[in-house]
Amino acid sequence: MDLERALADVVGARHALEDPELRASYERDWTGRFGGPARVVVRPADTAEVAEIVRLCAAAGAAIVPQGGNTGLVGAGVPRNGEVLLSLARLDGIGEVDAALGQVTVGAGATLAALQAACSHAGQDAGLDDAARDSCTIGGVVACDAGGARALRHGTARAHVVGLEAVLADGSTVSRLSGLSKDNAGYDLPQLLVGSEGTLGIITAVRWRTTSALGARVAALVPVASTQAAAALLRALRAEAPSLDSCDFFLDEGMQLVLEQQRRASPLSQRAPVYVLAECAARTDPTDELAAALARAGIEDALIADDTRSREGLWRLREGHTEAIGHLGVPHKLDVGIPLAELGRFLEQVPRVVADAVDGARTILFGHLSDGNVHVNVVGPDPEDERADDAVLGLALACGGTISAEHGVGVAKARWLERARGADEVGAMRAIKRALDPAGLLNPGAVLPSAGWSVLGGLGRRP
Ligand code: 2HG
Ligand code: ZN
Repeated sequence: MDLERALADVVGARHALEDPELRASYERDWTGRFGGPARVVVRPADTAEVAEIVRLCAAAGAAIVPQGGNTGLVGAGVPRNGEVLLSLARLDGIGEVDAALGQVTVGAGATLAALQAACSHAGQDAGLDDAARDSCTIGGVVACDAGGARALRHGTARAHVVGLEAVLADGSTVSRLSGLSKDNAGYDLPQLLVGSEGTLGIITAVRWRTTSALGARVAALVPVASTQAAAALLRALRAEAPSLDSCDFFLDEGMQLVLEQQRRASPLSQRAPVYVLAECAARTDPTDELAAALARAGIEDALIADDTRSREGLWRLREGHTEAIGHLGVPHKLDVGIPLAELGRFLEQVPRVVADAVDGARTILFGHLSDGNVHVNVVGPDPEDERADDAVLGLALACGGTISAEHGVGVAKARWLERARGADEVGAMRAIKRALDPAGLLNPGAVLPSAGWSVLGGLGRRP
């Protein structure tokens, strides 16, 4: 029996998609930059079906790309070259939130928004948020160790993983969902899988750590004169406002683009080179604490939003960047992390190094100030032209930063991994990969570059 038939027998014909039209939405990523044909798209219902699919693929020597909500931005969740695309979307159950323990078991295919709603219903908070919340799924969030705006206070996805369940490359299942917060018997395989982007195992469920919900929130949009001033403001807020929950930034160019796309007027009376969006959360109203911290930082002009509607309105200015930029063309997304002390230099130099690398390229900058996490978006260069990517990643490393802060390495940055981590560390990573996936069937070409592949492989073509 051929593999496609055998897979359809496992998941049912309705969930084994061979028709190119039905496969299409699984085969291209959100940016439009990455993707290629899948051999077949399979949509298992549970962990047992995932394990059976992996066993069949392993026996046939067929590569597998796992996919969650397909909101990843580095090409890690889309097929490149005729792999089996394994969608986790149907594993979307959410167990009861244990508010006393602060934990919940979540299926890999549950969206972040669904987890947030379940937590909030139980007086808890998922502790993680990002703009793709309605589509991104917990399996993907954990597989790329997503961060988002609230990592400042609550850590990245890694900090929320008490345990997980995953199917390994030979079809065996590792299950650590008991929720014991102290359990150090043996190697911590769940944490090894966090951020492994589907290359070491397929995450099917996560035991997620929640936090107590803090009902009182206030946000401030602060126009400042420079990125140096923004960094100084962050320092002041961290020192003076213990309730600080997130602190993002964007520049005037992005602000104007978003305002135009969203057909709205700026809520501020004046334009500024840089805008800081800070939010505080506490049990009791943190408005006075935030206002006092801003005053001590010498800020005279800030827009305070103390109700949900106006707070969300401010966040739409920041979160609307991704979509607004998407309207300009296929973006090159370089999600980098820069030490705070170098942030000013990086932000000042990056548009110039991009323009020097590619004539006419346009650079839009925004991100999570609190983590030095800059989302460098470049529009103009062809999708397969990597000169701007190289210029940005090179500058990030020269500033002592990282090539990937929260989106992952994927196929987009795999060939930069050794420059970022060094040969010894990448050698150790390869040894782990060989031990867990000796035939290289799980997400080949993502994170660790396969010999002879470049980002063009991510576009479904051999270089
Ligand atoms: C965000 O912070 C996401 O909104 C997406 O990480 C960033 O579009 C991007 O570059
Ligand atoms: Zn982000």
